[in-house]
Formats: sequence, structure tokens, C-alpha cells
Amino acid sequence: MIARELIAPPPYAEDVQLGLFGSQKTLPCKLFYDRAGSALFEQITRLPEYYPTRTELEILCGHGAEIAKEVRPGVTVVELGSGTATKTTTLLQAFSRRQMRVPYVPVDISPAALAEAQERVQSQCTRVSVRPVVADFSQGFGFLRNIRGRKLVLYLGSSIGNFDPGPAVEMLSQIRSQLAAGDALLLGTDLVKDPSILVPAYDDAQGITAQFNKNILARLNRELGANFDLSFFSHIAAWSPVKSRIEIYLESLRPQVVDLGLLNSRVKLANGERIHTENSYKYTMPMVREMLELSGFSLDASWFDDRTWFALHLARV
Ligand code: AVJ
Repeated sequence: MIARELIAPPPYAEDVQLGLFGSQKTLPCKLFYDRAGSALFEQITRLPEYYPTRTELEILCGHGAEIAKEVRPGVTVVELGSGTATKTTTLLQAFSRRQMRVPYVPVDISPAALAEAQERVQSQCTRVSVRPVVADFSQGFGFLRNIRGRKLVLYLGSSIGNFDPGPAVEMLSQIRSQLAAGDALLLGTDLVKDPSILVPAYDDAQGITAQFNKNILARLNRELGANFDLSFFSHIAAWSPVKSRIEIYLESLRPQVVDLGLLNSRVKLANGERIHTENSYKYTMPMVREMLELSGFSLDASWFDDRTWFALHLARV
């Protein structure tokens, strides 16, 4: 047996340590997306209650041509966090009706997802040439500088909703600072709506989102040798009207002490104590406009689905 002290802890170890020893316990939501978690998220996007993915796709299908029309031909489409680019093909097809060659640069942290994106786009969109870039956004957006020509940057899926308002503006400003006059951003945002729609989207009947949330603990068991018992936690999704966000927690179902393995520490949880794992902000139009303007963009146009559950916004530099 290898002594666990000899195994280097993963790069997120410090975040876990800090998060679990604060007064409000918290774990970073980026930990959701290991191989198992990414597969669970794919399942979430197909759940009947999880409307964002299919609603955004509906907007892309219904208004893709109009969106493409708003952008002068000759643009390079750059997609931040492309994943496997399942939603993007419709938009790329709309662009390829207006320009002979559409350079498409999917950017993601996962080389495997990028390979799948490239394969999918090349087979479904003639005239689109794919040049994937592997990048970790926590290292900044310097890679945008290396992409030649006028750019349309896509940031879809309401991924922005994981960020608090300050950090969201901070990140959009970083993107803005790498862009030039004539460039644009297409931003996907989920919208405020009745909690009877919002809450089930994050607490589905099949319990897939609960599994996705608990996978964080399973991952810490796998990678740190922690000993979380998943059956001693329940998945909580709560709508905060004040913060305009869905808050996701893991609630301890009993008083317990958990060994954190490689971290060489133990964390104590009271009965009913919660570990915060994610926020998912829901926007109104004034919130979107303010976020974009504080980041140095101006909001040019927005497109909605029939129920106004989701929106795509075109913002200019
Ligand atoms: C990937 C951040 C857009 O907030 O809806 C889905 C993540 N979490 N179900 C979202 C998520 C639980 C998702 N985003």
C-alpha cells in the first residue's frame, strides 16, 4: 500500500480546505465536472424539468438567421466553454448561409470534448473550419489575442449564472479587454420566472441533479480518500428572490465527522448544517443590461423563446 502522505493532493485541495472550514461551508461548483459529473450534467440537459438547454436551442433554431444577420459577414465565431458544441451547429449553419467560410474556434478545458465538437461540426456544417483551443479561463482570456480577424464570442448556456455579480462583471471585462472595435459577444442568460418552474429544474423527480450535486462528495472520496457517506446528505435547491438565484446545498442529515483523507483533517457537520455548492443566477433585462454595461459592452439586441424563459443577447464592444 502507498502511504497517502506520499500522494500529491489535487490542485483544488486548498479551495476544499478553505471552503469546509469557513462559517458557511462551501465547495466550488467547478468540482462538479469530473468525468462522472460531466456525464450527469449531460443527463440533466435532457431532463423534462431542466428547460434551459432546450429553450436556448429553440432560440438558436428560431432566430439563428436573424442573429447571423446582425453580424457583418467575415466573422470568426469563438465559443467559450463549447463542450461538445451540440447547440452551436444550428447557429454555425445560419452563418454559413451568409459567408463562404466560417472559421469556428471552440474553446474548452477538456480536449476530449473539443475532439467531439470538431467531429460534430465538421460533419454537420460544410464551409465551417474548426480550430479548437484548449484553455482554462481561470488563467485569463489571452488566447483571444491569438485569434485573427473580427470575432463573435459565444458564451452560452447561462454559464455566467454561476458567478456572483462582481465576479461576472470582472470576467466579462476581461473578455472585453481582449476584443476590438467591431467584435461582439453573444451571451445566453436564464431569466427570472415562477419558482414552481425554477425549483424543479434544479431538483428533478428522477434525482439526477441530486446525484450531480452529491458527485462532489463522491469525487472527494475518490481523489482525496475522504469518507463522505452520501446517504447522510440530502440535495437542496432553494430560490432566493432577494439574490435572484437558485442556491444549491448538500444538507447533513445527522451530526457527523468526515475524514478528508489527503488533507489530513476532519470536518464536523451539525444535523441540518448545509454545504453550499452552487448558485445559478436568473436575470431580468435590467440586470443583463447593467452587467454588460459595467463590463464595457453595450447591449444591442436580445432574442427570447415564446415563454420568455431564456434569452440570447448580442452585445457590442
Ligand atoms: C451549467 C451553470 C448553466 O446553472 O443551470 C444544472 C449547472 N447545476 N443543474 C445551471 C446546473 C444544476 C447549470 N450551468
